[in-house]
Amino acid sequence: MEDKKILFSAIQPSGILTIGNYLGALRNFKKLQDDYNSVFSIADLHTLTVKQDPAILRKNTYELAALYIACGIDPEQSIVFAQSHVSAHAELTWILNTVCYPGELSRMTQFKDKSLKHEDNINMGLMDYPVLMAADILLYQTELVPIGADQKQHLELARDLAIRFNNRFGETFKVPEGYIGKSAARVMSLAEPERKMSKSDANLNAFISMDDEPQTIIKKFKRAVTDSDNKIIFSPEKPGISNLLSIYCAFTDKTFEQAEIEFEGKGYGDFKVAVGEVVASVIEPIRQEKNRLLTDKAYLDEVLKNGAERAERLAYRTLNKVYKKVGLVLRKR
Ligand code: ATP
Ligand code: LTN
Repeated sequence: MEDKKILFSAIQPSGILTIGNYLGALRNFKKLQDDYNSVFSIADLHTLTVKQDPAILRKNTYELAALYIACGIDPEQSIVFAQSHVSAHAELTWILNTVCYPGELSRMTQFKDKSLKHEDNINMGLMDYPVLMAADILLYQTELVPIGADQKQHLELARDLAIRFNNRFGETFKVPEGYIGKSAARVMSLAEPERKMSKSDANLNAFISMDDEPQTIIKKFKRAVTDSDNKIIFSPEKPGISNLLSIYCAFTDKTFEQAEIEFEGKGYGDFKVAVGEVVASVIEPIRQEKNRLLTDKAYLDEVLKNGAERAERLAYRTLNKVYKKVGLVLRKR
């Protein structure tokens, strides 16, 4: 690999992604990949913290591999791999668990939210989720981690654990920085604009999935919840319209001022159709390319195999260093 800084990120294959995942994460992966040695993981182990149907999980893993590539990630240049294929992730999690305190995990917002949502399955993995995420990041001596705003707290923990380990055992890990995009880092639900758009929302009209066809996208935007006056301006008092404006601006690279001027005097109806059309024009070619890639499983398997081999070399370099520092006898090869 060239002498560039390392970027690491991951997404869970826990369903069909939404435009929230696209704007908050995927789109930035493509933008950043040339400036870094980039490592993109499919966080399949993370998904097991909530109940999964095994067959669907396998399908979603291929879906996400294909989506990464369809969104412009070049698997020759960047590393694309499945987290479970590189066992160093689980191994480093164990070591980091020994320097992490339960209180740090039980106060995590995502843990609290997901515990409420999955009351019947509050398992140790759900609580330990951020430690596995820290292991993902720290294994690669990562300097930059592109994430949506909701993952900021988890990144802070990864930094804290790196600093704590380094203080206790000597310099071992790089301390990573987060990268949260300026626009649309938190895309809100189309049905309840006070809540984050989420792929696991039971209301299908609340999100735009990367699998939605153009007519569906436009239909969903037409139904999006807005407020009563008919002005298209960005304002905290107008969460619905503000959300649509930020989606529109993120997809067109326009500023809020430009969009406000463009739609001055126009009604919500026209604006919603315009947002739908812009989003569909970006999503549709990605959807088609993803579906084309999915017909070639052998190619996707090859990408994941090659990615795991490259990732493993980097990961074990760090893991061996860690094992040595904590006093484990290294296995002779
Ligand atoms: P779920 O809704 O099933 O809990 P999720 O949609 O949050 O999952 P993840 O796989 O946890 O999906 O997230 C992948 C990436 O997408 C993360 O970087 C996350 O911050 C980002 N992301 C998720 N939802 C949004 C959103 N509404 N707006 C912006 N970024 C988002
Ligand atoms: N928890 C992340 C997915 C994730 C991740 C990571 C992101 C797993 N490991 C490492 C960045 C770096 C989420 O987006 N929900």
